[in-house]
Amino acid sequence: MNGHLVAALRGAKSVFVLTGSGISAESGLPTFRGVGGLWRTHRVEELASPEGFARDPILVWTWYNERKAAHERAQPNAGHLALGQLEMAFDDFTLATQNVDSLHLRAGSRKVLELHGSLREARCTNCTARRPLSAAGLPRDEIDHSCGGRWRPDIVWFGESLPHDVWQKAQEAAARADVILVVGTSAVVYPAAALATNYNRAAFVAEINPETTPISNRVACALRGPAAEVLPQIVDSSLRRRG
Ligand code: BJW
Repeated sequence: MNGHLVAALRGAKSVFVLTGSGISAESGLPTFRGVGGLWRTHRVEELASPEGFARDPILVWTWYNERKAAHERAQPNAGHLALGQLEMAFDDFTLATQNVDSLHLRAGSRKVLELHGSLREARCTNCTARRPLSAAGLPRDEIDHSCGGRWRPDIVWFGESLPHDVWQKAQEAAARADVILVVGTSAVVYPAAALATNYNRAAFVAEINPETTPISNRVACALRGPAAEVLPQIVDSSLRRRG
């Protein structure tokens, strides 16, 4: 374990964590861009953009329904659970996730900001109506809403803004943190990736990822391993030494 990271966590008052799809890899959910990633079999713009949804809503819902079913089958892994444990040790702790799989909440984390939405609900493209999604997602014959709009996943697609209040809180938490953990993200999707290194020059930033990313040369420490192995080690070492 990296002694500098453990020391930084031991002395920290404020901790910020940014997660991406890699943290759920060991729960059996594919990442987006890696080996076996979701974008290998589907074109991004067909599935994760308002234009793609307008063109073929059934294709988009088929993809999200498959993913929703996979989320329901998946269990939080040791990485999710370790972050839930870390949260309890700090008064000021924020976990911003790009994931829509709800696994952090199911692992017991409560101070969670979902930057890209979630697959728990659908919302109307035309009015403010919302509806919960069952484990099977949205039936294909229910895509049209009575107001004339369509039900869409409550997800942030390319070209869409992140929810304003969520984004504001995430920026503020990143800016005041003493330690920032960046876990399982390729750090290529903005503005989320900016939270890792752009809002705080003083924090101790650690990346947990088996691969290098565009931010790797800007972090204080890179732990190259799977999150489900590395995070429990970090949490055990730092909480033990905090007493
Ligand atoms: C492991 C592991 C293990 C494997 N343990 N790790 C500034 C610069 C450039 C572009 C832009 C910019 N600002 C905005 C843009 C445009 C765009 C963008 O970023 N494009 C880039 C891709 C070029 N951004 C947007 O459009 C955003 N909106 C926005 O900026 O609004 C303002 C605006 C409005 C109008 C015009 C312009 C701007 C919205 C972005 C929404 C992203 N949505 C998606 C899909 C929807 C959600 C869903 O369906 O789930 O979100 S894209 C997809 O990527 C998904 C993810 O949340 C996101 C991030 O991916 P993530 O999680 O990092 O996954 P991977 O696969 O990329 O990486 C996995 C990593 O895990 C790898 O590194 C592995 O090594 C690692 N790993 N196993 C630990 N066991």
